[in-house]
Amino acid sequence: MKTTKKSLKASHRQSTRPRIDRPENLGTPQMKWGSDVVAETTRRLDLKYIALVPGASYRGFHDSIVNYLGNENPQMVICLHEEHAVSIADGYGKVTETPMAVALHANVGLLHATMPIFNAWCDRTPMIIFGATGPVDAHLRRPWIDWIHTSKDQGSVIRDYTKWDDQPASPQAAVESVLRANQITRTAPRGPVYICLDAGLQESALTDEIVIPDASRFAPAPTPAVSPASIRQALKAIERAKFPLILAGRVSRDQGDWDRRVRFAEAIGAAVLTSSNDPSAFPTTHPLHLAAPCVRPNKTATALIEKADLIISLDWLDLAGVLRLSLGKAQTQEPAAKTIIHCTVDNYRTNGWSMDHQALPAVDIPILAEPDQFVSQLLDELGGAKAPKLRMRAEIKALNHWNDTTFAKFSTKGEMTMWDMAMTLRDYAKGRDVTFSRLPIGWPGEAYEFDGPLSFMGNDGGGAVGTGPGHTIGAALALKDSGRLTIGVLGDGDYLMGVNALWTASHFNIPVMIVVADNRSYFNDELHQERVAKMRDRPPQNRWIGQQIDNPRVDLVAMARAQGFDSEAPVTTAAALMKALKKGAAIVAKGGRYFIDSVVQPGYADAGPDQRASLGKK
Ligand SMILES: Cc1ncc(C[n+]2csc(CCOP(=O)(O)OP(=O)(O)O)c2C)c(N)n1
Ligand SMILES: [Mg+2]
Repeated sequence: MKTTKKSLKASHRQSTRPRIDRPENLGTPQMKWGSDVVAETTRRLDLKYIALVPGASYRGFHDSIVNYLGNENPQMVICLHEEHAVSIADGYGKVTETPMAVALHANVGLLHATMPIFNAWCDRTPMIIFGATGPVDAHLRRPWIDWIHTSKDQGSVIRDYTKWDDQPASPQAAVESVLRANQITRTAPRGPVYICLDAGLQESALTDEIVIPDASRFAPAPTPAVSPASIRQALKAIERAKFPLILAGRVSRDQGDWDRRVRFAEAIGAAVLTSSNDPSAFPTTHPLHLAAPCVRPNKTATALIEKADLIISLDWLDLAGVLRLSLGKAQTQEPAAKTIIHCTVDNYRTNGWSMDHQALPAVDIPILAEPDQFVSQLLDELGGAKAPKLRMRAEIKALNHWNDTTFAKFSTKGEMTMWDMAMTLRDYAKGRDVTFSRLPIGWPGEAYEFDGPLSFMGNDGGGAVGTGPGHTIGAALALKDSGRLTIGVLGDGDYLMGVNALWTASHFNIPVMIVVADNRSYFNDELHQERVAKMRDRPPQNRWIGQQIDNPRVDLVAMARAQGFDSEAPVTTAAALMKALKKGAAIVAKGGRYFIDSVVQPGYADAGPDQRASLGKK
C-alpha cells in the first residue's frame, strides 16, 4: 500500500481488535528441515508467544514458526529492541509463572538482551530464549556477515545468569535440548534458559525420520514436600512463640496460595510484613499486616522485627540484610536473639558470579521448599479449614495499624508531589481490579493497597532501569483477557530508556495504561550525589548536574502517541491525574492503550535516611 499522509494518520489510530499476523497459502506443512524439528518440539510445550527481533542467524527457525507452525503456539510478538523482547517475556512470566519464548539474533541480539536476561534471573522468571550462531561449519559461512555473527561458546555471554544453556549439534539433539530447557526453566527456583541454534543445523534438510515425543513425559516434577520432621520442628517453634512475625517474600501468584497464606497467619496469630520489591504477597489492609511494605525496614517494620521472638521467612529476599539493619548488628552473621525459620529453594540455584543470593542469614530451622508448599503443609497440620479463624494476640492488637494512622492528607491542587500522585493512584485503584505491573523508585509504601496476588507484580529484580515499559506490556499481554486493568507506573528515566517497547502493545492491541512520574530527572541519583557531596563537605546544590533530563524537555506524550497510544497534555495536579485515570481506563476497558505524563515535583515521598551510614560504610 502506498503511504500517504492520510494513511499514516490512520495507522497511528487505535485499533481494538486482537491481532494475529496470519500467514497465507501454507497448505499442509511437513517437517522437513532442522529448524522445523525445533519448532515442532516447541509447539508441544504450551508456549503461547515468542517475543523477538528478527535476524538472519535464525531465519530457518523464523521460517519454521511462520510457514510450518502457522505463527501459532508460539505466536510471534515483534519488538523494536531485544531488551524489550526479554522484558516483555519477564513481565509475562511474572504474572503467569510460566515461560514465554524469546528469539534473539546471533551474538549482537544476545548482547543487546543481556541486561534484561540478568534482570529475569534476579526475578526468578521462567523463560526459554532461542538464540543462533553460525553456521558452525565454517565451510558453509557466507563471507563477512556469517563470520562476524559466529561466536564460539555463545552461551558463555549469559551463562552466569541463566539456569542452563545448550547448543545442540543435530535435530535429534535439538529435541532433547528443547524438552530439557522447558523442564529446567519451569522448576523452582525458576529462571531463563538459552538454546543456541546453529544456522547450519536450522537450514539442513532432514535425512532421518525424527520422533517428537509426548512432551508430558518430560514435564517438571511437582514441587517437593517438606519433611514431617521439619514441619514438626516449625510447629513447635510456632507453639512456643509469643510474637511470631511472617516475612512474606517471593511467593506464588495463585489465589489458593494467597488464601492459605492468610488463613495460616490468622491461625497462628502472626504479624505480617511484605516487601515493596516483590509481587503482592498478603492483603496490605489485613489487621495482621502491620507496616507499610518496604525493601529496607521502615520504622514500624523495624519495631516489629525487634519485638518478634519468631521470624518465619517465606523466601524473604534479603533476610540477613533486613535483620542486620533492624537489629543494628555490626556484622551480618551476628545471630539475632530470636528463632528464625527460613523457607526457600534459592540454595538450589546460586553461583559464584552473581551476589543476588544476598547475605547469608543465621537460621534455626531451614526449610528447603517453595514457601506456599510449606504454608499448605503447616495449615493442614493446624487443622486446615477448621483452624481458628483469626487469632488476635493482645500484643498485636495493641499495635496501631499503619493504614489508619500514617496517612497525611494529600493535596489535589497545586503542582503534585510524589506523595500526592501515589495517593491519587491508590484512591483510583481502590475497589477496582487493577494490576500495577511496576511502581517507581520513591513510591511511598503507604500507597500500596493490595488485595490479591495480581495487585502488584513487583519491581525489577536486577535494579535495571529501562525494563519498566517491557514489563508492563508483558504483564498486560498475560492479563489481556482477565478483565483487569494493567497500569505501569514508571519513572521518566525508566520510560525513556525503554520507550519503544510501547509499539509492540499497539501492534498487538494489548490493552494497557502507562503513567509516568515525570520529575525530569534520574532523581534517585541526584540524592546519591547530594549525599556524597555532604559526606565530603562539598556543595550539595550541584546534585542535579549530570542527572536532570531537561533542556530540551522531552515530549513524553508525543513519544507515546507516535507509537499508537492515546494521550493528552501532561497533568500537573492530583485532580487532573484522577480525571485522566478515569478517561484512560475507559479507553483501556475497550481494548485501547493510554498514556499519562504525570508531572511531579522532584523529591520523594520518603527519601529515607542513608542506611549505609548506620553500617559505618562510606
Ligand atoms: C541500566 C541502569 N542504568 C542506570 C542505573 C542507575 N539508576 C538507578 S535509579 C536511576 C534513576 C531512574 O530515573 P527515573 O526512572 O526517572 O526514576 P527517579 O529516580 O527519577 O524517580 C538510575 C539512573 C540503573 N539502576 N540501571
Ligand atoms: Mg525521574
